[in-house]
Amino acid sequence: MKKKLLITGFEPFGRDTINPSWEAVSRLEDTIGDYELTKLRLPVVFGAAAERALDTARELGPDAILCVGQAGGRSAVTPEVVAINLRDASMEDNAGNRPMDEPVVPEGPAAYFASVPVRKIADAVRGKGISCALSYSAGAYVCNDLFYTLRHRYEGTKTRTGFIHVPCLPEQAKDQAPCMPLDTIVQALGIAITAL
Ligand code: PCA
Repeated sequence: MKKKLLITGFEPFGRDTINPSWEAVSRLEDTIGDYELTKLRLPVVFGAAAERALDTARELGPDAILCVGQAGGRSAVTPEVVAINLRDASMEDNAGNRPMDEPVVPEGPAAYFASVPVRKIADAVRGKGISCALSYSAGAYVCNDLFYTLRHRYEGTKTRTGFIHVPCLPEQAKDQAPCMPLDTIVQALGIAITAL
């Protein structure tokens, strides 16, 4: 029997009208390696993104949860090593919230490490010639909020949880800003899933 993977991407936010994370997640095959995928598009809203993911995970009972988000300015696919207990938004989210200096979970620990094998994922993606590097900060915006909340919920359980930031698409990147073609991002996520 296949294992269950919940994989999430985000809606567009800020000035963008497209988000490479959902564009890539929605194009993945429904079955990859040992996993049967359930794909979920999340709002870029503090708290609400994680609630939506938790609701789906409660029904699904996934073996692993992999969240994907856009990281403007990065040229590589970046598995995130750590989630921190901080909301510190440099811009409003899609509901107009701009929390600053707040915890994601009051009384929660300062940080959690990813519980998916980040080094193995990065090596596998790089091994196929795709630019990929570990990242030690998922920021303090909605992506980190989602990642921290899920790690907190699934700490001590068998459900492994990780987050991968992906570069912008060529059509989003102005003035030679870093970007990666959609097909390459889709391929990288497929490799990451087989390395879970
Ligand atoms: N990237 C943002 C939120 C949604 C997304 O795709 C982030 O890095 O927090």
